[in-house]
Amino acid sequence: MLTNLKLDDFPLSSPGYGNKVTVIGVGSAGCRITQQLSRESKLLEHFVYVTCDDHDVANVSRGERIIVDAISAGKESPYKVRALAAQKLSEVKHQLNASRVVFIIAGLGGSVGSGIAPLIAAEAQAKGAITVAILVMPFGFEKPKHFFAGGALKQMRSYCSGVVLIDNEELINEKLPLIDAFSLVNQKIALALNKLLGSTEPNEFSKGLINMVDFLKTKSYSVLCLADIESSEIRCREAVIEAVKHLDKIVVDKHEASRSIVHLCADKSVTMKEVISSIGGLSGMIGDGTMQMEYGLSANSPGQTTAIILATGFSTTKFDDYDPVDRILRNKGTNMEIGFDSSLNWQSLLSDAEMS
Ligand SMILES: Nc1nc2c(ncn2[C@@H]2O[C@H](COP(=O)(O)OP(=O)(O)OP(=O)(O)O)[C@@H](O)[C@H]2O)c(=O)[nH]1
Ligand SMILES: [Mg+2]
Repeated sequence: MLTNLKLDDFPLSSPGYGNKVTVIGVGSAGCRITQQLSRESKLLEHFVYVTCDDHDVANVSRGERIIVDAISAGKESPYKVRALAAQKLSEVKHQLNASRVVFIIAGLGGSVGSGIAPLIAAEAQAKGAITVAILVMPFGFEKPKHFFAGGALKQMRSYCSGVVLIDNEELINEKLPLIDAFSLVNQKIALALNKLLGSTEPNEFSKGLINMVDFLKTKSYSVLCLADIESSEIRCREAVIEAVKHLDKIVVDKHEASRSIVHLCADKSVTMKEVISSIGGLSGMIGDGTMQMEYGLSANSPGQTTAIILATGFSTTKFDDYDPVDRILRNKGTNMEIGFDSSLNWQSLLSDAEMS
């Protein structure tokens, strides 16, 4: 009966952010995560997908697709793909019109995400949008991808107002077939972003978009970690401890954390005491005792407790070492920015890289 209907029954009729907030997925991983986010979010409305491979966007039902043609030229390196993407720049700029906040989601290390994400970030920055990168970093074993990932990460840091790092290694279930494992990781990432960006479900509250963007506007790294525990009992504290273990493996010094947002998803019987003990415990595990902490809660998850932690303030992460040349330059006290400095002695650097 019509009188029983609530606004929540019509997700697309509730007010969202329109074109003010643009989410751009780049490359295979970026498109898949963005697509998952578009399925989950009722507030985000403007989704754009940029890639070279049609199959990355074959199942996209909501949003704009921009395909960079690499069929003849190939896509063996990010530099090559970036040059090809120049032809599509006007389409990208058009999609960025009117955007106040731009989220760029990409997996780094392949040729598409590493090649095109920095290009889009530079455009979004030039248009004056607050640009936030959400970057999935390659696995430790994907050694050949580390160099490109490290270089692209450095570029993203220079163009973006904030960079959120996600370590596939910490989220993936190694026992599942890879396709299912990626799909599960993408669901976790989309869930985490959706919960942090704004609540629309009954029985939940969160810090929301403005707080999250404000939180991320920092020159230091932000890191997103998540842990879930399947159990009929509510286990917020354990979920937080598990999520911090992931953080521990990504950041070099977890005491650098200056701010954090914790979002808990649990059964609706979760008590204030449970929330206080798990969130209070966090300040003993990360930060230097002065860390600012905020929290959100979704009480809609029977049988599972999830802790999502977004922490910021880190000067270094394990991914800084992914770019070996940069590492050597750091050790030599040289600061190499995005361009290549012709005065550097590359041969000596490369021999150092081989030895390290
Ligand atoms: N979380 C997640 N990570 C993925 C997925 N697919 C690939 N990755 C990881 O993301 C990194 C970049 O991979 P892709 O996104 O496939 O690369 P690409 O940008 O499309 O570039 P090409 O490989 O040249 O097509 C790799 O290190 C993968 O480990 C995915 O669906 N989800
Ligand atoms: Mg790809």
